Amino acid sequence: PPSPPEIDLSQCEREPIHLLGGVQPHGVLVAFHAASSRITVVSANTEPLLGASPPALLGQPITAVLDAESLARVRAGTGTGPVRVRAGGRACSALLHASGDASVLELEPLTDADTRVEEDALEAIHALVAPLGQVRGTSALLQVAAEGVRALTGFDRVMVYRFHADWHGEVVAESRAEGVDGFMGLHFPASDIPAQARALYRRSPLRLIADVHARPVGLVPPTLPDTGQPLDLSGAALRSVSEVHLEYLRNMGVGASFSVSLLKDGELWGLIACHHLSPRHVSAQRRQACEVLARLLSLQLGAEERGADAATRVHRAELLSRLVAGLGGEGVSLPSALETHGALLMDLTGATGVALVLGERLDAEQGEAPLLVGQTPTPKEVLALATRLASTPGGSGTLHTERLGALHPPLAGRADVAAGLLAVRLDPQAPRFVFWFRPEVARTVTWAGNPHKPAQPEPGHARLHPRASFEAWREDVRGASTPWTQADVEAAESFRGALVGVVLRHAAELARLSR
Ligand code: BLA
Repeated sequence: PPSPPEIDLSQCEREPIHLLGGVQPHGVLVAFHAASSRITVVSANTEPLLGASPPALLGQPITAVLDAESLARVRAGTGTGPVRVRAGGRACSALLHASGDASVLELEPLTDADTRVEEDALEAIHALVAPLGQVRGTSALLQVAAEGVRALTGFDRVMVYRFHADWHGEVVAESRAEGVDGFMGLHFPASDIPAQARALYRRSPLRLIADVHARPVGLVPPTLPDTGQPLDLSGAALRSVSEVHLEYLRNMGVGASFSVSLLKDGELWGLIACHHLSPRHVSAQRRQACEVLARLLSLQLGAEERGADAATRVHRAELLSRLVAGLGGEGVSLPSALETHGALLMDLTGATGVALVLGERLDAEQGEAPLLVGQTPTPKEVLALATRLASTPGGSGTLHTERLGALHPPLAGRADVAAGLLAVRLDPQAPRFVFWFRPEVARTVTWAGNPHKPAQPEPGHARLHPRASFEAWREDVRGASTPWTQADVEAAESFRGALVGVVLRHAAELARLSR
């Protein structure tokens, strides 16, 4: 087969998505100097909505667009939500935010249906939020949220997309219209939502892409005289989005997308990600209702996760006490105790294999065979690993890696059983270790490799095509396990604390027996 095209995913992270200099055509942007109130930048589409062309508006006072009373209401609403105004003789929702020394006004025409919803805004928020109080547990909460957002926005597929520690993501809840295919449980690479986009989404929680086929409308003037850059649209609801991302959505068969950030303790935790198969506009009022929901959900996520962490700790403490009882019993040999309790030992850290290296020496002839449970490298490979760690400076404590192949190249080819290693040293005087192993991620999750037709890279075209990048990314995660969490490491250390005596006593017995 032809070799895959060379793709550099870091290219994605370099696109300045806040400086693309365009807006989506479902609204109009008018920026004015905060101090003088003179209009400084407008989107090129002012004529149809406002009845005045960009040249006619630039330099005018902002009251040429919005009367003073409306402007005062919009100013009062800054940061809290959209305000209903009349502009160019039409009902619009208005949003205002600051960008540098400019105030940025965004106007979106309202339909009659939007207007009715706006009057019932409290009711809409109530309908969204009330069910949250009736369920317990993170996954039930997320499911209720997905259903509520679908009911309010009418999008065909509403997902909750959760980030993992390495920023790849997983669809953890989903509500969809009949006949729409689902993504529940699928994992997507981190590069699908590059770092600068995640940073922006942390600060700015709402994004509507009303029509993935719509051409962006430019700004007039395209760049600001003082910076030489386009107006910074980080906070703009109408911000046009990356062409690469639009192509990704088109490849997926999506016509409109809407996403709302979920934060936990101030960090991006996930997104409520909505797809519609055809173009779809959601009024600023409804978007705001979704933001309220997301904020409440974010608060609850923190509480739920602290509860879940506590439950994990309790569960692991219980595993540990069963292990102490199981391995510490008088007259039981360690190998036979491990046969009975090996699964507990793996569960303790979420590993799929464990090796206990207990001998005085590590050389293949004289050294004692390690005790193995589950999926592990061979005894010889385990001893070679112990030899390396025993000679690693600072190798006296706990060590963990998601990429054992980088730390210990002889195991680079064994990612099928040992991509991740969590190691604790039991004895500072002798090379005695417990190793917990995990296989590479690619084997443990379902990747959404190619949910839809891949975009073929065009010959001679440097731009990156989202799905063509998938294989490149998959090469990237090859050889890496899921990350070890703080709780995993703590569990390993508590094992050492609780069992070091027991294990060393066994080791002494084993040594006596083999003499
Ligand atoms: C943005 N990528 C996004 C967004 C999502 C995804 C949700 C936020 C914008 C939106 O709401 O549409 C990805 N969407 C997904 C995923 C699912 C989904 C994973 O529904 C799964 C169900 N994307 C790529 C590659 C690049 C890339 C290779 O796949 C880089 C070249 C870029 N994605 C990219 C960029 C943005 C983005 C630049 C920011 C768009 C913007 O806000 O301007």
